[in-house]
Amino acid sequence: MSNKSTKIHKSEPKNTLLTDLNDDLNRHFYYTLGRDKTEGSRLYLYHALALTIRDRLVAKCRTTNEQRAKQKTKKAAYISLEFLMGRALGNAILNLDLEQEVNKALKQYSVELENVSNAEHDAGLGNGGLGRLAACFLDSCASLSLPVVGYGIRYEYGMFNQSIQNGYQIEQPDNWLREGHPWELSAPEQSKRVKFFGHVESYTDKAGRNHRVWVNTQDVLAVPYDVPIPGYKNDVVNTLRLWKSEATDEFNLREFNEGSYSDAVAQKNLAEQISMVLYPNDSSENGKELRLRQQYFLTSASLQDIIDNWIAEHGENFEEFSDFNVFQLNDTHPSIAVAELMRLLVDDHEMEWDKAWEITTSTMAYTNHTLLPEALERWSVPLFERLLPRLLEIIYEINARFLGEVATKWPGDSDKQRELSLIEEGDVPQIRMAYLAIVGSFSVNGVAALHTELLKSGLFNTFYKLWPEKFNNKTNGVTPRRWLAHCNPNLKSLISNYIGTKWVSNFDNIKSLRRFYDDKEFQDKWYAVKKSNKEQLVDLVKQHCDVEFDTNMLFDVQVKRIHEYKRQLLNILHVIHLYIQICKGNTENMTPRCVLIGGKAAPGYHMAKQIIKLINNVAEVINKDDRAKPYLRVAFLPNYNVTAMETICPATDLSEQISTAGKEASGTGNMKFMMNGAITIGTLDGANIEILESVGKDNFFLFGATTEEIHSIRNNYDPISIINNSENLSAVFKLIESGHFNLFEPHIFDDIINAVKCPSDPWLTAYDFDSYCDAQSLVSNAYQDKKQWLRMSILNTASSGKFSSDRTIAQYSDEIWQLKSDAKKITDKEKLEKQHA
Ligand code: HTE
Repeated sequence: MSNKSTKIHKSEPKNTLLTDLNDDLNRHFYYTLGRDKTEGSRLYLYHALALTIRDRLVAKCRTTNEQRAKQKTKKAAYISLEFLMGRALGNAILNLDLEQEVNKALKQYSVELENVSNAEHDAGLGNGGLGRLAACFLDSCASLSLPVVGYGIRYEYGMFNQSIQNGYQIEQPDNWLREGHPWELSAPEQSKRVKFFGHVESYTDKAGRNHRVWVNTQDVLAVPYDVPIPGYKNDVVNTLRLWKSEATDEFNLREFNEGSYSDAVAQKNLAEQISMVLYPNDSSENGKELRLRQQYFLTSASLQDIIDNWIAEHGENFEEFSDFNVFQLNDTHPSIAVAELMRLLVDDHEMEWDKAWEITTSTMAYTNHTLLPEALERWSVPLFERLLPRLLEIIYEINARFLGEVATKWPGDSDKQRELSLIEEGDVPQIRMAYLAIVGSFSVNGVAALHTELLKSGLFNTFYKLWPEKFNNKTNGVTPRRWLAHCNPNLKSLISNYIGTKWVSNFDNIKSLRRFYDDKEFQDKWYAVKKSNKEQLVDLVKQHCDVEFDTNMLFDVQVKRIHEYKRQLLNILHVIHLYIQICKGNTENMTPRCVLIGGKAAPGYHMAKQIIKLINNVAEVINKDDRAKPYLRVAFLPNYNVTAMETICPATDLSEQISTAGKEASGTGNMKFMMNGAITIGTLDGANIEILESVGKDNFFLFGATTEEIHSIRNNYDPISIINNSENLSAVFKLIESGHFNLFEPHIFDDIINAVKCPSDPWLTAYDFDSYCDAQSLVSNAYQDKKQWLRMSILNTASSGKFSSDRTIAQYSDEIWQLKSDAKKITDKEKLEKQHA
């Protein structure tokens, strides 16, 4: 699995030794796992099937690595604290095109593939969009035959499991490895040592060169676990390398020899803590020391791995290193890479500073994922000094040289020095990690057109003036394999029956669906697929929420992390508005709706947790009111995750993308819904803007203040008078304030009420309410014209071509990484050979 070029020994098994899939499945079931038919539980079958498929992945991974070693290709490393992979089995079967064989093999066990698949636990090593994007990117890199390795942390505990008790979120640990993780292969012989603590000494060598040495460190071992990433029907298998932290042997021995056995064991715990748990906050930092340790642990181990591979092939000659390596930093979380690569080159490989800096700044590329100030990472200098003393020195040196450049550009301007310094002054000075990432990278990108423009004109404006050429946009995308072909098999078949199957690997082709948007027969089939997908979601909601949804009603869905800027609150205020109309008997012409909301709140985010409670209480009141039943049903789905989305997005009619303009960098759920034929109700925010451009304003429900308007509204925002002037909003507030949704729990929603009424409410919920309700009544009207709705739905799928992560990754590859895909290289080579012939 390693990407090291290993020579193949004559006696090594050839791929041809993999026999019939059926035989392999039985062998793994009866021998590897030692089971017999009476123990044909779906868990053992899942494991046997996963091992069977892993064998095939390992074989393809080996040939992928052999070919690349021969061709000497440039490689990219995608370094990320999060990879939200979800389940692997169904995706691997799709990408390896094994569905028929697998179904045949499972017959003898009398189980359905779906049943076996359900035994797999999600790999929830991420919070939300940022982590899922990394997972979609890996699928696209492999499918485009690009040599890209993912580097992350093998957390023992991924994203917590959420349950709801009395309407409140309860968090439970996600012990996802308990039943084993059959996809991974460990490579302990390739472990790396990562240093912490200690201090720095200096000495001068015989040649008069000064050296800094980081000594007396407490080292932690990083042990790699490799997960195979199959490309779609192209025989390529890439690698995701996840590091687990372990205590070093001598670490324990030293303590043990001093007679303090329990201290030794305690130290072991300290080392193993590093990869123990994923921090569950999305779009906000928490500043814990352990988090910084995770960041350095991942970064140092990954860079060492790449350098070790380089040296194995090229020796200590780094002349061409940047021609063959590029690093993509997924937000600032791994941005210590800038200083760590300098340390490895200057201290460990004795390179001159300037040469090392040239290599660093031509290999590092940084992606920013948010403008929210609370997510901008800063680490205190004293913490850094204690934990990573040598890295602090290097950051100071980078800063000194950088501020020299600033002084040349803006002579005598000490404000500019303070503004741009990597170190923020104050009681406790802080290191600005985004600035470190920008200074150390040759590329800085945002994740949607609007977001990148806001980075250039706002947050990073002065850096943009300094280095305009570094800044570029890469609008996000999602993989059409998982998010259409795998999760919506009926729509996959329907589409393929009309336009062929090429769209799965070349998603641009989806636009040929446009031809059929008005075709009655196609529409009827489209409708039937949506209906049967809705039945699946009805079952899920019944099982997990005990609420009855009805497939004849409009399915209105908002699933994503709970955050004030995403405005789940605006959604529930609209639900209350509908409920009031029902109570008043204004139901003539009302379109019946099922509203589904799901998402996790960070455990320390009070407001987000209050919003969950409000949603649940509102749902409870509405669902048990018989007057509402024909028109409105509301459910909060607990434990929203990747696997849940695979049932949700194929069944959704209306996709809620209602963030305050300028706050959602991109969004990616919006793209999954669109691909599956949902219509968006949304603000001009993030990638919504590009979705609107692609599908046209007649097929999108637009509302709300624009980013520019928001700036001027804020100056004299008066939500109380907005509420008083809006008949609908004041009725909604009256009902909430009357305690109608919390009769036995007085005042629990006061914080929410006050937040909306506060003139400094950053999310402008009251401001957008009427506009949102207007858009929602357009939705209701449109849904009643079934034919029209079907046209819009088909056009959404047909216009979603741009939002394939294949397009995004092709742009990263061409415009940032400058990789050549293996496939391209082969055709280039063929061309050359033809020319020579
Ligand atoms: C954006 C979302 C975007 C997604 O990245 C997000 N950024 C974070 N989480 C996201 O989902 C983020 C998490 C922790 C720290 C900093 C940012 O909010 C992928 O689609 O709009 O680019």
